[in-house]
Formats: sequence, C-alpha cells, structure tokens
Amino acid sequence: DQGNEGDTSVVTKTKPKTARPPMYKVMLLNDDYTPMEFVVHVLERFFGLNHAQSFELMLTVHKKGLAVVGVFSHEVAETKVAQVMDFARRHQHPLQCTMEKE
Ligand code: TYC
Repeated sequence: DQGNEGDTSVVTKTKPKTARPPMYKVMLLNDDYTPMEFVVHVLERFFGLNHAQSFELMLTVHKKGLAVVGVFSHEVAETKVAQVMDFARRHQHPLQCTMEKE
C-alpha cells in the first residue's frame, strides 16, 4: 500500500497486519526445597527438553530465582502450568510454575 498525501513527496506505507495470537511465557520459580533432579525431570517431561538442556535451565532458575522455560499460546501455557503444579503437589514439592503475557 502506498499512500501519497496529496501531491507532497511524503510517502507512507500501511503495513498489512497479520493477526497473531498473544503468547505467554511459562516460568519456573526457585525455592529451597524442591530437589534439583525433580526440576530436571519436570523440564524433560513437560517441556520436551533433553537432559542437558533441562539441567542447564534448572541451574539458571536455581541461581537467578526464576526463568522462562517456554513460550506458548494461552491454552497450552495454562495446561503446562496446571501439569507442573499438579505433578509438584502430588510429589509434595513446593515448586511453583506461573505464566505471564509476553
Ligand atoms: N533450589 C533448589 C535446591 O537447591 C533447586 C530448584 C531449582 C528448585 C529450580 C526449584 O525451580 C527450581 N534444591
């Protein structure tokens, strides 16, 4: 699209907007009690990361307090959070998982 305002030399382009769904960051929070191996297992099981990636990301959460472990559509993000929270609760670990609009 090329809109030329009257006969001036100013050319403006209107960008065709493709609708994208909002995306959500899923974050894991550090705590003092959840075993490191459990967090690694969670990352492998629910986020499709390999062992090395999971270990590295677990250490990032451990050192920094939290980290984004994935970015998903609202529905998928909600499912991941629910799965992690339920899995942690069933194993009686205080691990917290939250989501936030990107
Ligand atoms: N800080 C925990 C420990 O020292 C390990 C841990 C890592 C817990 C990441 C939660 O999201 C977490 N056992």
